[in-house]
Parts: sequence; C-alpha cells; structure tokens
Amino acid sequence: MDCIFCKIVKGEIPSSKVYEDDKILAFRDIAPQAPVHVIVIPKVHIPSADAITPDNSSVVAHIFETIPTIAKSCDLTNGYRIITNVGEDGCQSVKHIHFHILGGKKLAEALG
Ligand code: DGP
Repeated sequence: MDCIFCKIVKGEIPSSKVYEDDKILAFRDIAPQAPVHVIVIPKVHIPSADAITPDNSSVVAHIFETIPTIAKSCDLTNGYRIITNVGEDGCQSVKHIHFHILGGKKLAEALG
C-alpha cells in the first residue's frame, strides 16, 4: 500500500520522532501550522476516524491516553488542540488516521 505514514512507521521515510512505542508513533509535522505541531498515528493502518470500529478502537484509546505525555514532552503546559481531519470535506490529505497536536501559542478560535 502506498501510504506515507505507513512508510514513516517502517522507517522508509525519515521523520522527527517525539514519541514511539509498540503501537503508536508521534512525529513533527513537515509543514507546521503552529510553533508545536505533532502528528500522532497508530502503527496499524486505519484509513480515518470514520473507520474506527470495536475491533481497532483500542489503539485510538491508547493514542488519547498517551497524548498528555507527548504534550508534556513538547512543553505544552498551557493547553493545546487535537484535530483529526476526515475525508474530502474534512480536508484529510493522508489517508492513515492521525491526530494533529497543535500548540505553543494561543490558537485561533475558529475551527471551520
Ligand atoms: P491532513 O491534512 O489532516 O491529512 O494532515 C496531514 C499532515 O501530514 C499535514 O499537516 C502534513 C503532514 N505530512 C504529510 N506528509 C508528511 C511527511 O512525509 N512527513 C511529515 N513529518 N509530515 C507529513
């Protein structure tokens, strides 16, 4: 499968890693939209949040259990935003579920 994030998981594309364990990986976004912009992904390929099922949701729970650790390691002590884009209207460009962690400044309120 030609998935950029699967290639990052396999080490075929380099990334600036901020966290890794056996199930998930977090790395700096290549085109940061805030002073801190980290992408968190499961190592297993799930196309988007629209494909979360009871069979694969435990890794998504693990991501959310780990985000506070990742945020602390990035010095996001004053808050941050978590975003996941889904599909065409959600402007999802990489079809491997991922969660953007954005922070390091006061973010704009507008979401849409
Ligand atoms: P989205 O639009 O939600 O699908 O966001 C995909 C993000 O992935 C986008 O902010 C840019 C980032 N990205 C795409 N390709 C790469 C890559 O090869 N390396 C890194 N570090 N980030 C990437």
